[in-house]
Amino acid sequence: MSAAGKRNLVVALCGGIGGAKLALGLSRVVPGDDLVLVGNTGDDFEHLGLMISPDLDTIMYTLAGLNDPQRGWGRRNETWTFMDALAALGGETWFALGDGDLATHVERTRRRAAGEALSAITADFCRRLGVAARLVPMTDDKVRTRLRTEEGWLDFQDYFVRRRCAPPIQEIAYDGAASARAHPDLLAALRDPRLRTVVICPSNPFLSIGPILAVAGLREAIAHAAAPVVAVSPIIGGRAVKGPTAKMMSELGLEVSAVAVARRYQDLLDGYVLDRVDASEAEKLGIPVTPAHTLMTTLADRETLARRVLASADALAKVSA
Ligand code: FO1
Repeated sequence: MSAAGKRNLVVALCGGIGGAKLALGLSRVVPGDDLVLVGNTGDDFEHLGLMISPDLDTIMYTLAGLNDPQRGWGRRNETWTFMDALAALGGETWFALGDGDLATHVERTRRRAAGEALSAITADFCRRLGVAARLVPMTDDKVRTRLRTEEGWLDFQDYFVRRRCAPPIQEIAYDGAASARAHPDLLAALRDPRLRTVVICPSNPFLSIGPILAVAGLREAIAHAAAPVVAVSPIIGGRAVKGPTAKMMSELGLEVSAVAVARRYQDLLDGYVLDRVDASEAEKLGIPVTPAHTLMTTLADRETLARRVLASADALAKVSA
């Protein structure tokens, strides 16, 4: 086997719905634990006494085939007896916890209270639910995304769910990130001679990828990885597929474009995959660009995009070899 043939390991940074879609595509073309998914934990919070990790759960449910494709979060075929009972008691109902999903939070909270690390619990949940890829939180330390708005600083889920991203944002902070320790399995994967590529999924650059890259040393470890780093644009034709990415970009005074997203990762990128409708913008970037169909509607779309991303990384690796 050639040296290039042994490069099987793929590290993918993801969070939220767009990230989970490409993660699923990658899981269908990268075997088992050769796929390392770096999950954002900046959205994590404590609610009703429970420890909730929305992005980890979205990825886990998606890869386990348990996700609700309409809502984009939580489990499919969910029931809401707990929420109805909570509402009847006058409890807090702005953050919806389905009955099946509730089990994940209750069990995670119990194990965290018993001293287990979030990463160990996540790995065990994934194994039990039949997820072969390795889903690793960016850190086991506490990082919390907060947003400064006209109303002052808001905790992430207050902004995202309770206020439905309505207040215009002025600044974003990732509390705890600068002193958080990147998970050692991620640092090891980034140094592994089998590393084929690092993929930055089409997730929100501020809310999903931003917190990951803010963890102390992680951005530098990615920049120094001996394999191509390729990002996929979450913006298609000046619009976000889902979620507040476009709204946030304009509030922060950025152009809403695939190119503007790439510039946020400029120090890291060897290549960029953007939608065919944005191909004409590509030359502005000065790095190799791969036009693709990036709107992942079907499972086949997810798999095709995953193959295209890996092929673009392999082509970059050949050029630099
Ligand atoms: N998003 C909502 O818009 N409303 C909800 O009530 C809600 C509940 C929820 C429960 C568990 C979970 O894992 C995710 C949940 N989300 C909900 C999604 C989540 O808050 C965000 O999509 C992510 O944090 C952003 O990536």
